[in-house]
Amino acid sequence: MNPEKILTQHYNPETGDLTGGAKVVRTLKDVRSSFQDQVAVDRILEHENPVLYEVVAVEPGDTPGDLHYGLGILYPGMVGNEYYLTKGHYHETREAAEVYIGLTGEGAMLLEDEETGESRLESLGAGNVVYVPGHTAHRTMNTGNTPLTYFGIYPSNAGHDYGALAERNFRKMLIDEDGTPTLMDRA
Ligand code: PAN
Ligand code: ZN
Repeated sequence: MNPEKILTQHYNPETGDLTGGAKVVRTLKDVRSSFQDQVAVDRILEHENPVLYEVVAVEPGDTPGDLHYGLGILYPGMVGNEYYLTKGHYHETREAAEVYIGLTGEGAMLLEDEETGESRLESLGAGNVVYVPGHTAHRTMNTGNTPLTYFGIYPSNAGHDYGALAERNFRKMLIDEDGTPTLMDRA
């Protein structure tokens, strides 16, 4: 064990702050192509470019067996009738799994199996732990009125592959139907 290595970090589940990593901020412009309703996107961007989420990732080591982890904060909001969401990705190393631990708020994860194309919706909020198997695209949505914060913990060699989904998006989308989160086919 390297005595120089910092093993303990500090996080604030209310603000999404986490020591020991760099923060990535994603605005609506960064994620705009993920939303179905492009008219609604343009309407919002006419007067503001809201921050949708932030992630701080800590990468303590890169040798086989090491883990990386990140704290995400996904703000509440809608674009048309679709909840604020993360871009979503596969892991570059397809077999790399991930554990998500919900800390605050209410939300869900959309999982899509790369081979079968099958979708699953899992609750992610305070009190939920979601296991994301390998070979599975994953995206997070905030279905509540407060920030959704969560940890994701994954193998150090997982990597992020955004390319495939940037082109064809997920097959399903989560919309608000009369106050109820409802999974629909994406057009
Ligand atoms: C998470 C995600 C985080 C942001 O830490 O990176 O939720 O989502 P996008 O990376 O899709 O923008 C994770 O799954 N890491 O592997
Ligand atoms: Zn991931």
